[in-house]
Amino acid sequence: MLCCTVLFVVCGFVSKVGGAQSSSGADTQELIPGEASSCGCDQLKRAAGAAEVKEEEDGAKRAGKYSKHTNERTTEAQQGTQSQMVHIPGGEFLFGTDDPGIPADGEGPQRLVHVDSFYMDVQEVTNQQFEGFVNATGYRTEAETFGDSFVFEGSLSEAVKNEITQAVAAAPWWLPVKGASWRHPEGPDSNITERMDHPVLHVSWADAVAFCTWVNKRLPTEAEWELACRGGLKDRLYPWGNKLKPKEQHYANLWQGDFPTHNSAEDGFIQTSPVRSFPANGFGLYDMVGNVWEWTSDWWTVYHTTEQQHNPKGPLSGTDKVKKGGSYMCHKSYCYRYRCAARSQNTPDSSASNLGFRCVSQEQR
Ligand SMILES: *[C@@H]1O[C@H](CO)[C@@H](O)[C@H](O)[C@H]1NC(C)=O
Ligand SMILES: *[C@@H]1O[C@H](CO)[C@@H](O)[C@H](O)[C@H]1NC(C)=O
Ligand SMILES: [Ca+2]
Ligand SMILES: [Ca+2]
Repeated sequence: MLCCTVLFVVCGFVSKVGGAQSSSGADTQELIPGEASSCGCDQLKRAAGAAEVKEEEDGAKRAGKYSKHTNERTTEAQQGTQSQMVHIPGGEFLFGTDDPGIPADGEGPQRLVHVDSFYMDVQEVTNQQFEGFVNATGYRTEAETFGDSFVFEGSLSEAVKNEITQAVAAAPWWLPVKGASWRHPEGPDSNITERMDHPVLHVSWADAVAFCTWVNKRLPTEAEWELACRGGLKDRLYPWGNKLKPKEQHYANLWQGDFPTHNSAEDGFIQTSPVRSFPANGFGLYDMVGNVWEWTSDWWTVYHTTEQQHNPKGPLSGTDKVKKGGSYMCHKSYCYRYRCAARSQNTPDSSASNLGFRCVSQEQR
């Protein structure tokens, strides 16, 4: 049986799909070759209810609770929880693009912004690292509290699928699975034992903030993330250049075949891959595009000022947070979002089987 949370969630989708248009235009169900609009990525919203202000407060409260300052005794556990970091040289860079792959996502206009230097985790936060955090703090993720999370239909067992009767109208390959969480990515019968070096999944924005705060870091702004993605290259599509497969090699964990029915896994992975399975970019960062989407700290908007900005942080408020980089589920026909300028959004309390994060800091950690 489905719990009420799931039904509530589904209602949220239905009303959204039938009513207000998403600002990203991602409600469109038809495929527009070359201008793919939807991987259903932004459909994964829990029903509105909690006021934004409350979310901010909760986020701050959680962040305080798990800050290094209030967890002096956890220093040892943190050591094994830290990713290696690399220096990202700041300066001016071209943020966004004037040749948007998905114009409705607000990829443009291209604007010159200044971002200060910072340090970034070379990899997505892994299950191993997240487990260290949970072991040390007893942290409970939002998906565990809500009792469900979104899982890609293609990775579910028949037994789990048979128990689910409702899906997301605009993105039927997403199923709300009772008991799905970071420890049980495809539901209660699944586990992460063989995937400790894969990115952690089913983490909400607040979960990501709590982890980063605990290791004395923070989430990147969208501008920081994109500057880092570009790896020192100017105005290129991907972290490594303009060619998706230089010398016929795969540079990211994406989807090959036909979405959502056939995944040929030509890149070696049907679902997530161990972090660092593909080449690093010019800054030494792995999986900036593909593998899992990554939360940023910015609220979502598709309108951007072209006035010169220093360390832009996005709008002061909003309903959705920006995520970057695309995932192992992205195929050009549905979700041409594995580009540095590409972007998508989710409500902060969303979690799914293709969404994770990495942290940054001003100083080396
Ligand atoms: C977390 O705790 C469990 C149980 O004590 C242990 O088996 C596991 O290795 C710990 N994980 C990490 C990353 O420390
Ligand atoms: C984890 O899942 C694998 C199958 O993927 C299974 O063989 C194993 O017994 C499970 N481990 C636990 C502790 O449930
Ligand atoms: Ca793949
Ligand atoms: Ca990624």
